[in-house]
Amino acid sequence: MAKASKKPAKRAFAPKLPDSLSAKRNGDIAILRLSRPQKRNALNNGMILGIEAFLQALPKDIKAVVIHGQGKHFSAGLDLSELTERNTTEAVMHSRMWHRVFDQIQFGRVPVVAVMHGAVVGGGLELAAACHLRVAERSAYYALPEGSRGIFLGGGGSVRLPRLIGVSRVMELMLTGRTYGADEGQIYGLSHMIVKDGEGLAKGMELAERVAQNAPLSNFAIIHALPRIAETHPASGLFAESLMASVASNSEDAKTRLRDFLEKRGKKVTRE
Ligand code: 1HE
Repeated sequence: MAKASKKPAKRAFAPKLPDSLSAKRNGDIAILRLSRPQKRNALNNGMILGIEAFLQALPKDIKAVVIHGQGKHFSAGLDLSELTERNTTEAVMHSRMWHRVFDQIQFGRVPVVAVMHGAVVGGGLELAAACHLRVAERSAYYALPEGSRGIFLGGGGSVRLPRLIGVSRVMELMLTGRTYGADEGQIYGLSHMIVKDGEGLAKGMELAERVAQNAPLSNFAIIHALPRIAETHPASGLFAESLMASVASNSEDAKTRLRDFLEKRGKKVTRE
């Protein structure tokens, strides 16, 4: 008789999502797809709240997330058809809702990889900016057309985008309505790498799988501590870094991994 596996069965993963989103898991990786191609994955309230529901339903054994878009575009940004009805207070609360959800991406439990293709525009770029790694397909192009629509960033873009590409570049995109293609986006820092059209999801999965092999506590420190330490006064930052370093290196995981390396079982750092 076959021995019963001691490994716990992977928990089912079926968050309650609107039709405009779909989620699945592949091993340790959860994949969220923006599935509203008929509206170019324009982000309406249901989708933003659906992203939150997806994140909150992530099983504990998921180690990384990949977000990508169905159809020809990653996302056309905020669903402009929902914008007209809000008064000033409602508009503030709407923006704060986006902040709450995108904060859960940036400061959640696991690293998130965005796979960008076609239009990565307005709120779509804000969504990608909240992710930790960004893969661009050749077709990707970036724009912040808020100025031409008479609105402003509202999904955290004025905080996150200047940290990626600088205030001056964000200002250029917003004032002129210029688009950056994949190459410019890569040079300025919007993407970490460019791949051929159609290869983004595979590359995103490959990165997520690599990320998933890191020690969970190290990943947690990288996504939570690093951006905060980087913003702090250097003296406080160095002190915070030493505390984080101490917590991480005293974990059982670190001890095992360090022993593995010293006893020639760990992987070497090699250049691919
Ligand atoms: C939309 C949206 C949208 C498309 N809200 N419905 N974002 C923008 O200003 C970008 C606006 N969209 C576009 O410039 C183009 O749609 C695309 C370049 C992205 C794609 O072009 P294309 O030719 O493939 O598609 P399309 O024919 O323009 O659009 C197809 C449908 O999607 C059409 O609806 P239909 O019912 O007539 O078929 C469009 O109206 C619809 N659609 N984009 C609503 N964004 C938190 S603050 C963030 C602020 C922002 O994000 S501002 C940027 C808004």
